[in-house]
Amino acid sequence: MKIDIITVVPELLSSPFSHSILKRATEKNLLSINIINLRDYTTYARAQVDDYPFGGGAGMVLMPEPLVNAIESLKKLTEYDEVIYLTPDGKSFNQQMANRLSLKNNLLLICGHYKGIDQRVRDHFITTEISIGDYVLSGGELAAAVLTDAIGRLIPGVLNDESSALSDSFQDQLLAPPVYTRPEVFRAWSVPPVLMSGNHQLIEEWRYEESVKRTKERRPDLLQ
Ligand code: 6GU
Repeated sequence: MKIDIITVVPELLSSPFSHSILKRATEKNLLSINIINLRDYTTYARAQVDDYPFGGGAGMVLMPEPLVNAIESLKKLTEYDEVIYLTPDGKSFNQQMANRLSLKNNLLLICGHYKGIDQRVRDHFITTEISIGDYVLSGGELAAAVLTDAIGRLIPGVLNDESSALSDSFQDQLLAPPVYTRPEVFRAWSVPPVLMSGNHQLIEEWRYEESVKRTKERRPDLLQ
């Protein structure tokens, strides 16, 4: 899979994909992430990419021309399955969307900044608008990093058996059960004995019950 990300702050996206699971995904060539600097596509003086909103008001708006230059030149090289704009008024991102997007070949993510992007770009070039939650970030970059991580780790071959996505929270509308590791007794606190029993069926039953209990307590909305 290829994920291209258009941003005015490429520095914000230099580190999140260089570690751990996403690093392995790119090293194995299962995932390729390209950060595109919007300023490389402007024809305005001093690499200007934003301007004041028509009608007045606070903040700046990304101009359509640099964005459309970038989108159209990238589209000449790649056929995108989706052109995604990260915005707080988009559809709330969840595991189901991550699963669906992990099956695509090429995604183009567009990060807004300041007050967002000119509506005409949204109307004519964006296929999907996604938010990562009900709060406001100063730009779409951290949201793009969240999407890329959540999607990238689901690409077949990225996770090994030990880190299988099947046991993740949300994957079956249940939160994940508690986990323990060595030592078996730490400061007089013991690991639940069932986990030391060696009985895999009992362990699976216990994990399922704990998942249901945790979900009922913390996220009853998931059980509806
Ligand atoms: Cl995708 N962008 C911004 N700027 N803020 C957000 C968001 C996205 N999702 C939640 N808050």
